[in-house]
Amino acid sequence: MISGPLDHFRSGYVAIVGLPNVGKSTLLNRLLSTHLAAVAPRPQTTRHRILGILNGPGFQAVFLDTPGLLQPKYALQQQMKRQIDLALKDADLVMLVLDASRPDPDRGQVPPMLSGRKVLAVLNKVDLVRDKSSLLSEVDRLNKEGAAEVFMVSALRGGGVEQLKAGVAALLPEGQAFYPPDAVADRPEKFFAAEFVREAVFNLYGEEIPYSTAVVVDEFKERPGRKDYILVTIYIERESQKAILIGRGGMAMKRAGSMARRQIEAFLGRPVYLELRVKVAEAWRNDIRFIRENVYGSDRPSGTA
Ligand SMILES: Nc1nc2c(ncn2[C@@H]2O[C@H](COP(=O)(O)OP(=O)(O)OP(=O)(O)O)[C@@H](O)[C@H]2O)c(=O)[nH]1
Ligand SMILES: [Mg+2]
Repeated sequence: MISGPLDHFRSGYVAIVGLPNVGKSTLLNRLLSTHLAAVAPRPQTTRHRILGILNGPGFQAVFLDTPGLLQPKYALQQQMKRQIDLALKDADLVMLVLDASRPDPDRGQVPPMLSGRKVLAVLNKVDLVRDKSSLLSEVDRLNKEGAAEVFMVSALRGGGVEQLKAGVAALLPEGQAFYPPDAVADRPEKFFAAEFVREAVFNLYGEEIPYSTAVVVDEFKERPGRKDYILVTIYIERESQKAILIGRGGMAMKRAGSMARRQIEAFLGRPVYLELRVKVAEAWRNDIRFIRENVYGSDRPSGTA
């Protein structure tokens, strides 16, 4: 374990990768002590690489949360995979997150795609594991596979996260900060507003609805003396999903709207007026043009945003 001040300033990009639902976004939020990335109990919540900056004593770590690793089956998933590739391209260090609470024969293994990379392995969700000694063989295996360090954490509760930060800092290359010390993220407020609406949908609806949902902010107006006005379109893939999304008497939509509004307000630190509307974009998950324009529309063509 490395502790104490670092000799030289260190800085670098850290890609957070791992299977869907292992707690990557929860960990990003915990590392930054901010609710930046959408979190949900279901897999494939994250669709973008989401940059979050941690400034610590003598270091700046620029984390890139990514979608879960999977074999793409449709155009949206192909683009999600691309986000992982782009994050890895920029990364000085890879934080491989594994779910310590789930029996998985491959869990203790570093994926071949990460060979040759500096990998820091994180066994997450240890709060769910009664017998922590049962994890030691995996720690061993990860070390043998070439992980530079292995940490056990609970992203949800915070256990082990301070040690993890120190571990990250020590593995970063020497160098100047990339961002000013007060920066936390690099995306516009509009992006996070859309993500919090999607997060509400992922948390409140079942079955196919979350996966058929794309969220676009059509208007984001600051109004002097009044609440900000945010107009959002929620796209779904079929007419029949519209009724489910809206719910009887609009109740389901109302619930999603107030959940999203509370998150947006907490993030912005000011009250907003959030208006939601629903539109059908037939089978958009396989429509690359729709995906480029509406899901990744705010992404820069290259770079780290
Ligand atoms: N008990 C427990 N649950 C956790 C922990 N970390 C994350 N979770 C839960 O695991 C679920 C998935 O968390 P996410 O952070 O969305 O996982 P992810 O890896 O970003 O998932 P994708 O974006 O879908 O790939 C959520 O219900 C979290 O609350 C943890 O340390 N302990
Ligand atoms: Mg995620």
